Amino acid sequence: MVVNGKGPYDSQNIFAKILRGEIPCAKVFENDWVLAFNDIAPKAPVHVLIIPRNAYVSFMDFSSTAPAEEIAGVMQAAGEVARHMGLEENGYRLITNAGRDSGQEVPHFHLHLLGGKALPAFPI
Ligand code: D5M
Repeated sequence: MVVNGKGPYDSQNIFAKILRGEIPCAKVFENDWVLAFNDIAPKAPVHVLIIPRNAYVSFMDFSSTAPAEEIAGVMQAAGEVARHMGLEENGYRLITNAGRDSGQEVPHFHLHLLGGKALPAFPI
């Protein structure tokens, strides 16, 4: 189901359940700001989702309401995950879907980290 990327935040969304430990995930990294885990339907050899621990519906919500310290923390963590996954030498793609036109399906802000092969040109 495609979501509108705006509030209110649905605390029953699947990533909220993963953050609460109610359903499992294939975790690859975590710190104070984020949890990162393998996408269930990978579009590349490496396809990791990086999600903030706090509740934001989409990048629209995150970029307009998160404190600067948290925005920095999440973006730095994304770089750290990419290094952790061994993607720095050959590079990677970092994208986020926000709202209906993007096709966003899960209403908790997340970054897709894709790599491990030469990716097709946009759109992916
Ligand atoms: O992307 C939402 C992404 O979330 C999509 O690539 C599938 C993935 N997904 C959905 N459920 C799970 C679970 N349970 N584990 C891991 N990955 C999951 P969007 O940008 O919202 O379209």
